[in-house]
Amino acid sequence: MVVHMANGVHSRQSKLSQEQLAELQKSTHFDKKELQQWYKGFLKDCPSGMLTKEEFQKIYRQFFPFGDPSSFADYVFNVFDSDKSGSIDFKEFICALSVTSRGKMEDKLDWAFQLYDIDGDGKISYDEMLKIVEAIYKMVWNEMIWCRSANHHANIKLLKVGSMVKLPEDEDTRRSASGRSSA
Ligand SMILES: [Ca+2]
Repeated sequence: MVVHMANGVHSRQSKLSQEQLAELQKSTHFDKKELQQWYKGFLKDCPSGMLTKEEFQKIYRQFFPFGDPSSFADYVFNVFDSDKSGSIDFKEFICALSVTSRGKMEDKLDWAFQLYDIDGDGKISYDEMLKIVEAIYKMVWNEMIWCRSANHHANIKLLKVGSMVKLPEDEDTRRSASGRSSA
């Protein structure tokens, strides 16, 4: 049971240690109980403790069974994999989740910017924008057709695409937006 905290959580331990919890609590918006729950879920889907690109695509395919989410999943994977090691460990996973679900508006925008800035040069080119839009289109198009014919929920499905797919519901945006508008 080896734990490499310097580079994140790499072990197969069934629970996070107090030390790991304290570190993750500092770098995320989750409390200890939530962190343990997410860790348990992460290990269930990913017993090795390291999520590969293929596994990540598989998760997306569960949510978009009628489309082809592989390209979009790859782009999202690259943002999650912040140390560019080719796999996502629990720390990378939970940090990305924290930003996209509970982060400040600025942090969410930074995160989204990284998604579009595929080559990481600090700018979003026309080609990069096109690649992401194409990837989203490939992922949802059949899904939309299916939804429209099945239950007229196409618009709802479309709205969900913007929220990075099945991450937990955005908890903070509405609050911060209303705070801002009243200022
Ligand atoms: Ca990594």
